Amino acid sequence: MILIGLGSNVEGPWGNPRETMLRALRELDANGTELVAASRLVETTPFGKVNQPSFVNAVARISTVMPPETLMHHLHDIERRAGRRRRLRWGPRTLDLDLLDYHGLVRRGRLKLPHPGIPERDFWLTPLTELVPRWRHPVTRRTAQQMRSVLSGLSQGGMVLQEVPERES
Ligand code: PH2
Ligand code: MG
Ligand code: MG
Repeated sequence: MILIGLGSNVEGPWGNPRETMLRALRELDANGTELVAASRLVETTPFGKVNQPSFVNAVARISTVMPPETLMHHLHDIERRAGRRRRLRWGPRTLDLDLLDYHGLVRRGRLKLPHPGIPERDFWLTPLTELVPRWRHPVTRRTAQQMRSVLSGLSQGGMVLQEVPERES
């Protein structure tokens, strides 16, 4: 299956983040791609760079015969039409379309698959759990739900839970 992560946290020519996301889902059902199913839209706190508006996120399952590079160009074209300009890493964006999984393909290089950020991003893991509960990460074979448990375990704070070995003096 092909999975796309969607995100928006600033207004653009397609409207506010929610409207932009709904339009983006329609765009994923046109011009050579077909929308198979989409998660709900979720409001999420910014990850990475925290000092920015909250995001609206979702995950979509699509089908297409486009190979991965062509699909990426196609996604970038949708982003451009949604008003995406600046490319500040982790910064605010009118629309972000990330290719999360392409039929389980594993590859390094410029277009990395699966998307390396999946295991640490609850804003994808939660919609993934809803949309494709049986899907597994192509490398670790973990479900999105399992990755979420790992994440919440980490956020308990390794410092608190970590056992400190007694020192011999
Ligand atoms: N995207 C980022 C950086 N941080 N935080 C949330 N909550 N949602 C995102 O989609 C997101 C983010 C970089 O693409
Ligand atoms: Mg992104
Ligand atoms: Mg992106």
